[in-house]
Amino acid sequence: MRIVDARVIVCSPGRNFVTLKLVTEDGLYGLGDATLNGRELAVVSYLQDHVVPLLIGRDARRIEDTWQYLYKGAYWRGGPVGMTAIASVDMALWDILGKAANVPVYRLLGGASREAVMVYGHANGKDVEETVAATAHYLELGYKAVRAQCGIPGLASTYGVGRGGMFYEPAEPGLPPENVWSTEKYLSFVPSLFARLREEFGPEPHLLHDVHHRLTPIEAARLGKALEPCHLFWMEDPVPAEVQDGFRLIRHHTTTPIAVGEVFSSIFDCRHLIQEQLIDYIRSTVVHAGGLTHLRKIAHLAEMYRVRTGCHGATDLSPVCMAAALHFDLSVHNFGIQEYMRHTDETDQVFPHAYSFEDGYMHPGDAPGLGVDIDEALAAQYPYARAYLPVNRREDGTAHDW
Ligand code: GCO
Ligand code: MG
Repeated sequence: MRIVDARVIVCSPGRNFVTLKLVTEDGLYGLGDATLNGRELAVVSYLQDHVVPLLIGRDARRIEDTWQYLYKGAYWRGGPVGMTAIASVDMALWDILGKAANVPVYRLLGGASREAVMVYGHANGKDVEETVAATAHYLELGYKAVRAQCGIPGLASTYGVGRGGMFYEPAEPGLPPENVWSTEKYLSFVPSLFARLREEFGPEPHLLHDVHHRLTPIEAARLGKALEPCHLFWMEDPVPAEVQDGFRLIRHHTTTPIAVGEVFSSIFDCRHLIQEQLIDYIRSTVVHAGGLTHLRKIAHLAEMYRVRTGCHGATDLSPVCMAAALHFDLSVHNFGIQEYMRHTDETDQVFPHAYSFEDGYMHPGDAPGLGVDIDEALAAQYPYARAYLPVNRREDGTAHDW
């Protein structure tokens, strides 16, 4: 089953997506997501200039060997650009294998470990009242878990607070917008938001919060401690992911569960955090952490330490990645939760898919392969538009983590 064609498709149905399409001599094709938000064309070049020539003529069934060939063969290992490119090849090969066997990919991964996958939605608002209303809306839609983000009094813009309620999208066309940040204002406000949400919605719904890499370890420890009475499902990215020893300090001070990993690209980024049990959830996802083949190795390592998965699932991960993540989530034993930010209608039309949401849970569907397609003619109507994530500065102008 030789690969005879490999093409990179770039489109922007509301936001930019990069998709790899591999075609075999039998006429089967597979899709892989290769989107790296704000740096999309670097992955396009990596694939087109350096990976596609290596794929033509290879046996599409040799998934592990192709992964090792691309990873070891590059000599320069890891990193978001290279690992996203490898991930897209890996996803496309699993898609092809599923189609060839006429089974959904989760069956090839060991079968379903659960009936469906619990997801969390994004409630955001410019103030507490709006965030309460957004949370209520998600709970009415059936969500069992909701991530709450809120504008901070005294700050003009805050991470996670978008323009439209259901479709938060951080990347903006043009040059990067600048946000202003104050740790003091944030820390004195956030505990009151969650106290209010618990008062309003009681103990049952899972509540999550994303700190988005903005605190120092001791500040994160203070926040975790202050949030303990509100028993969060998790506190995400309390400090920048590379401050790995800082997680030990946070751990010493608080029982609030910690999630990290959306920016990790390999098992070597999270090995220490997992083996030292410094985190509770590993958030690496299929597209940025080397595909299903590599993410499964991360999950298996995590399983030994009772660390569960919580894949990144923002809108910059295309429906192809979303589908792959759902097959992974359904099959892997130590699944925790899946992030689910709904894509816009334009995106869903370009990427018709078999996965579905019902009452707070998602299922990848039983279509052969990943169960997602791309309408190339429609995709061509949405050309690439350069867009950047915001950058962040403290009130005195110092560059800060976004
Ligand atoms: C999340 C993330 C996103 C990222 C975005 C970057 O938890 O969903 O933090 O909001 O910022 O995916 O491309
Ligand atoms: Mg996040």
